[in-house]
Amino acid sequence: MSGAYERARGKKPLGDGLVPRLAQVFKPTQLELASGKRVHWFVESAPGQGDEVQLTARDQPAAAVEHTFTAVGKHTVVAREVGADGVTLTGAAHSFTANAKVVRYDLRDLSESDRAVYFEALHAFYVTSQTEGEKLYGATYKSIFVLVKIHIYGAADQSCDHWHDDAGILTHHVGITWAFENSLRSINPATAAHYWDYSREEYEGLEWYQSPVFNDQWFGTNAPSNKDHVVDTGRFAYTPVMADAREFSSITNPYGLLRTPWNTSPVPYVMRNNETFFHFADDYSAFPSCSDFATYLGSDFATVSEAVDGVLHGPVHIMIGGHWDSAFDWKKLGQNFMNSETFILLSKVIARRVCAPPRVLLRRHPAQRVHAHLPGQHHLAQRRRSDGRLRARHFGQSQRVQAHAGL
Ligand SMILES: [Cu+2]
Repeated sequence: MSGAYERARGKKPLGDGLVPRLAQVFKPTQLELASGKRVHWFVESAPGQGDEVQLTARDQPAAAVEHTFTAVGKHTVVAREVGADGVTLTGAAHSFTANAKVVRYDLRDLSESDRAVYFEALHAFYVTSQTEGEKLYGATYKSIFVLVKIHIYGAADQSCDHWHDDAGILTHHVGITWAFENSLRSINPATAAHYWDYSREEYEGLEWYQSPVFNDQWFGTNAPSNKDHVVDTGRFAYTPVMADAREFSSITNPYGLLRTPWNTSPVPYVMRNNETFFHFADDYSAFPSCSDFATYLGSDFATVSEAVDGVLHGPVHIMIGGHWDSAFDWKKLGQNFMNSETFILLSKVIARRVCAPPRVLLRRHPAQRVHAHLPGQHHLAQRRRSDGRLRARHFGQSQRVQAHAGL
């Protein structure tokens, strides 16, 4: 069994053979016998169906046929030998199981057309609401806002971050990626949650900023030039962040945007920057590499979890998410009293334990200052305005926190 991608790689099997006879759904798979015999081919119409749909014409046995599996699961395939007339079945049969699965590739390994299908579905996912999406694509559809809310509930829970900084990272992110993939496939079943293997830039001798992912037709620039660093060019220009989200989500940022509370930007679009506290790429010179990953092969689960939480993916967030509008270089300051690994989590620690951002801010435009109060010491008084919105009235002895994080 082989698909076009495997044949292009010298028939190296999908998944390096870990799943025997793996076929990619919604892509033609070539079926052939090692003996090269011309046979009649039969497949189950759907997993567990027990029927046999004949793929070859009655009098045209074939050494190879193409079949496209359209359902995930195990399909029985039968090749029946024929007599000299090409019609009469001799009774000799070869049967095997094809494992049809959704297959993810590095974006660079996709054909132009498969990459276009992926990005078109991804863009639709980013701009289609839950209500509209269910109408268009069915009940499996989950909008980006629904998935972002799930992620925020896990990550920004007041007690702790259940999704990051510990063993929860693997299970939660595998789960939400699967929900995301099902949503994408409700838009177009021929696509998948394809990925960016960011260790390949260094392996291929590219500077990190030369990665093709920053192409406008892919994910776009890592440094939008406008002052708010809103992604304003390419396919994802002005991708919205949900505004007025307080009814939709019990956790929002102080401006009611569907962001973590410690991301205090009022700008309702996806933003990105390659500077963190004035440092280009936070002083990293490359994304985590193959050798970084190899360091952890064979380590215990606790060590792997910590690495996956931190050094193996964190730099990518920081390098192209960025952190700006800071009054001063916190990083320089931080280096004096703590190591940089701890410093990375500082905004989350501050927001939970020291200096929570206010629940409500009224300003609709990029803030010069964000005031925060100290839990337990200062109370954020609120009163209702005539339009019914809660209004922050008093910030106590507020701290000045001037930072917008793209994270
Ligand atoms: Cu996450």
